[in-house]
Amino acid sequence: MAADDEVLMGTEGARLEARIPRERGQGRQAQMHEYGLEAAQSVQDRTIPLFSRGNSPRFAGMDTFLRVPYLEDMRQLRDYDVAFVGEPLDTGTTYRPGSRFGPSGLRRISALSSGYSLELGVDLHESLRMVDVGDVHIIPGNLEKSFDQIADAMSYVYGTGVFPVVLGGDHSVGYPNMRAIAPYIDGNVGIIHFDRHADTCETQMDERMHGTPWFHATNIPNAPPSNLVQIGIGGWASNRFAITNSRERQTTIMAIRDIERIGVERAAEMALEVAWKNAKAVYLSFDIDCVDPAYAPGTGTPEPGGFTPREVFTMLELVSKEGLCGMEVVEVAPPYDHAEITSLLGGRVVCYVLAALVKAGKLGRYELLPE
Ligand SMILES: [Mn+2]
Repeated sequence: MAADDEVLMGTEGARLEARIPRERGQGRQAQMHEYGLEAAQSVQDRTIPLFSRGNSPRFAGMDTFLRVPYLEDMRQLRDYDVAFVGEPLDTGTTYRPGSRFGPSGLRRISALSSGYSLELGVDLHESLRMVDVGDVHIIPGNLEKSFDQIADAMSYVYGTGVFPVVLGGDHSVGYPNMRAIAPYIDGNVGIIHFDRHADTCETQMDERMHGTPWFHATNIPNAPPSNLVQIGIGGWASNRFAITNSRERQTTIMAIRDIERIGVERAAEMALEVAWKNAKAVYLSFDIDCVDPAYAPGTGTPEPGGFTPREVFTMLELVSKEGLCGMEVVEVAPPYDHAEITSLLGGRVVCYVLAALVKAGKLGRYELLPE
């Protein structure tokens, strides 16, 4: 039995806690709230902002993609061509979680890029005014609240006229991203979807997990399944319910073996035909697991037999040349990565797409000095 005069450090520390001022922290909190904007309606704790500012949640990264400037005050988002937006949500994974670290993994190794490509003759920093707005404040225990946060955040970003590049996050973010963008499109919006999995289940385990985004996105009136092209599907992890839904909704499934047979050039042509048919805009969703696990091991649901990096780089260049309204790179899960190769690859996907858009005159400026 402890003597009365024996003071526990825990007791003393707790007593001391009441005497440590909160003034600066509260001031900082108020500022973070202003910079990060108001949370979605469904979030009850109104001190949580829409965009993560400060150190909550802890998995929100502080590096910026391609080392572009970080925009802390979201009210200042204008006059940029491109905004990198982190969506560190992995509550939607059904097997291996970890893609909540995707945005920080993608950003960190993206420092290993000058932004210049010899092959494409593009310097992204000359052609684009780019900014990193940090991460959407995800609510890790609740998918639907996270969707509301993402949809509101992306709606805000898209409403400023800036081209959004989403750094995921698991693939469940595809649905709230489309929910945000589709209302801005004056007509139908097509979806070019790279993946080994169809992701058209209605639910998984009673929730809208990462195998469900295209079921819900194609319920959006101006995002019809007839404009959804799914590229690279196959292997042994396909959910039969997803295939049933894809068939019934008549999405276009291009199996990885189709691409092997017809070649990446023809495959890209077909993808453009489907996505742009009577559509006003096209969104690009790139699941890193479409690339073979030999090159992209850092992902939650790897499937052997996927694309090589060179194949996807060529395809991305081709499918981006008609223009895009936004893009996402999802399912990069650094905890399973080796030597950051998956994160590196994911970042390069972004670079190729941006360069292709620039070169096609669809984004920023592509001006060459006289010889
Ligand atoms: Mn996938």
